[in-house]
Order: sequence, then structure tokens, then C-alpha cells
Amino acid sequence: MTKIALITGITGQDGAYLAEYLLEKGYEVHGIKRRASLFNTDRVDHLYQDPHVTGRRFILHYGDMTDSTNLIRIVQAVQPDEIYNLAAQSHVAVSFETPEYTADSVALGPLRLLEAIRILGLERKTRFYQASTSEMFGKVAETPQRETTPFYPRSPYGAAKLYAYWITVNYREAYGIHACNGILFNHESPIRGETFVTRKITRAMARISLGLQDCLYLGNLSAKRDWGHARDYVRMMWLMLQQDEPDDYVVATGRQYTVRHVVELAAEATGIHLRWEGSGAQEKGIDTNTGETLVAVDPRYFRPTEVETLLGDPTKAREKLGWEPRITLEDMVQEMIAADLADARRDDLCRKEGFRILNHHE
Ligand code: NDP
Ligand code: GDR
Repeated sequence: MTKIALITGITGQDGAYLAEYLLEKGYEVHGIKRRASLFNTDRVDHLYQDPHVTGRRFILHYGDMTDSTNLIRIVQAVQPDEIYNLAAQSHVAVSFETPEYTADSVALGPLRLLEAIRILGLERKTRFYQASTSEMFGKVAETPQRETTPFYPRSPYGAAKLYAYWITVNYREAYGIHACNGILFNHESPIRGETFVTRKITRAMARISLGLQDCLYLGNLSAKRDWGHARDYVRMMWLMLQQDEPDDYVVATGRQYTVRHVVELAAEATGIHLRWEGSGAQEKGIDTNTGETLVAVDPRYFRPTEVETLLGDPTKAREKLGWEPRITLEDMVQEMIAADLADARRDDLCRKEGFRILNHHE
């Protein structure tokens, strides 16, 4: 029997990797995409199947996490064996600007899906994965953070995800739904959103190395994160839902670096060597060859409350599910730089041939 999965947030980084992974495993994959005025399916266009052919295994539905009528209808039509709830306003800094919408989509969205499972009587059939986050640890109570570490979120996003975490636990305990929280630490890839710090860095370093951009402006260079690769992490999402007993797991590499270190790795991958001068808002990364300032701090990117340090302990995932990350930060940055250099070379060619490229990314 072909298994059926429903992925919310399928147009995002993790949704795209997970859809690929499940299709390879023979699943029929349904995804929810939002209506937008421009195409927003770039990350999954290679998976598209013509609706006129029979035996399609990749099907998209219009929907939104803020519309429970729509979610109930989709769950009813799809009758999924597994729901992966990845949809979210996922940017921490943006959550300070749009706190109410963030709470609606991030906290109430999963509640709506869990209620859909109940309303439709699918408690015994449909397994549920919730995309929980290391941001729930926020101001950390212990290092490294594990499943038992107390939570202390530091943003509207983190607070909303905390509600989603607990409502997932509650529906598991109250109604016997096979519902799991993956507490994932930061994970990146060449298709990471361009305003998250790793991708912002690799994209900018690629463009700087080709003369398309002068300087990269960042916020807190000393923030420390445990960065893994999205391709490794979606494997864990699937593994969690294959277990007899639902449970919650930390997914992390167990290694931690500063934002500054990622800048250095990305610069070196493009042949640039940096030295650092100054501190705090005055800190600068200077090209050792030319003496030019290539990296500067812009306090605009500081957050009202910051999560200074996160480091995960993936022991439970390793011991119970046999999961280990395979891709190192160094290899991931190389892969991201290679992809961003290819994009930058295309832009450079257009520029040289007389087309104007609008640089609308920050
Ligand atoms: P992205 O920001 O790349 O993708 C988010 C997805 O959610 C997109 O498909 C987006 O659609 C969709 N979405 C946003 N708002 C709504 C809405 N109101 N209704 C329906 N869909 C919506 O995130 P990632 O892939 O990086 O992350 C996936 C999940 O995992 C998120 O929940 C995130 O919070 C969580 N997470 C991520 C981590 C990471 O390091 N990447 C770590 C821990 C947790 P559109 O394309 O139209 O914008
Ligand atoms: P994060 O990721 O907030 O951890 O959330 P992000 O890459 O945005 O920030 C990581 C750290 O880098 C610092 N930083 C900057 N961040 C951004 N975006 N832009 C900058 O210019 C910049 N300069 C420094 C940040 O202050 C922070 O300390 C991500 C998201 O994917 C969430 O959805 C997910 O839950 C968590 O990871 C785990």
C-alpha cells in the first residue's frame, strides 16, 4: 500500500528536501502552498507532475495555516497517513515585527491541524510531526540542550513554537494521536531562505568575490549556533514517525560555532582572507589583500532580545533511532558557496551584457 504524506510548508527549505526524500521512498506526497502574486514553488518545481497524467505522486493544494476550514477540507480529501507540519512564519527577527500573525500561523496552525485529525476521526490513522525548534531553549538553562532542558523562549516566534510544542504533547496524551516534536537546531542548505544568516553570508561572499557587492552588513557576529544540513535533518523527521511509540527528540550536530566563524569559512571558500578589527557595533572584517572593509556590523540587525548561544545534544536521536548527521559545517558552506557562485556568475554575465540586476535581498 502506498503511504500518503501531507506536508505543510512544502515550498520552504525543509518541505522541499522532505518531499524529495518521501517521493524516493515511494510515498504519495501532498503539499500545501499559499496563493502568492508571484510563483513561490521554485524549490519544488523539479518535482512537479502534470495533473493530466495518471498515477501522480506529487500533488499541491492551496491553503493557509490560519484557515481551519481549508485545513480540515484538505486533511479530509487527502486522508494522510502522516502529516508533517513545517509551515511557519519562521524568521525570528521578523516575529518581533509581526507577533500576532506569527502566533496565529506558528502556534494556532498546528492546533488547527490536530483538531482536524480529531474532527475527522483520524486519531488512530494519521501520525503528526511538529517542527519544534531550539529557539524554545532561548536563554539557555543548561549546555548542551537536551530533551529535558527547561524552555525560556526569547522572541514571539519562540513563544509561539512553545505553545505548538505543548499542544502537540497534549494531543498525544489526551487523544492518543501518534504526535512527535522534532526539536531541531539550525539547519541550512543551498536553498536556505536568503535572509537567514548562513545563506545571507554565502550569497554575499559569492557576490563580493565577483565585484557585484561591496560590503556585507550583519548583526550579532558573536552569536553561537549548532548548524547542521537540512538534508540530514529531514531524515530524522521521517524516522520519528516510523517508531511504534511517539516521542520528542533533539536534532543537532553537537558542535557550535560563531556567526563570525561562518563568515570566515565562506570568505575562504571564495579565496578571500579576512582579519577582524574593532568590537561590538564597530567590528569590521577586512580583506587582508586589499585592505577593504568587506564585513561590517549594522545594529539594525540586532534583535530586541537575542539568543546568544545554542548547542544541542543529539544523544537520544543517536541511541534510540540510530540517527547521526553526515554533513559537516565546512562541507555545507562549500556546497552553499558553490551554488551561490553559480547564481552570482549568471548575474555578472547579465550585468556585463547590459541587463540590470536588481539587488532586492538584504
Ligand atoms: P522556511 O521559512 O524555508 O519555510 C516555511 C514554509 O512555511 C514555506 O513553505 C512558507 O510558504 C510556509 N508558510 C509560512 N506561513 C504560512 C502560512 N500562514 N500558511 C501556510 N504556509 C505558510 O522554513 P524552513 O523550511 O527552514 O523550516 C521549516 C519548519 O521548521 C518551520 O516551521 C520552522 O519554524 C521550523 N524550524 C526550522 C529550523 C531551521 O533551522 N531551518 C530549525 C527548527 C525549526 P511560502 O513559501 O509561501 O513563504
Ligand atoms: P535563527 O537563525 O534566528 O537562529 O532562527 P538566523 O540565521 O536568522 O540567525 C542566527 C544568528 O545569527 C545572528 N545574526 C543574523 N541573523 C540574520 N538573520 N541576519 C543577520 O544579518 C545576522 N547577523 C547576525 C542572529 O542574531 C542569530 O543569533 C533559525 C530559523 O530557521 C528558525 O525558524 C529556527 O527555529 C531556528 O533557526 C532554530
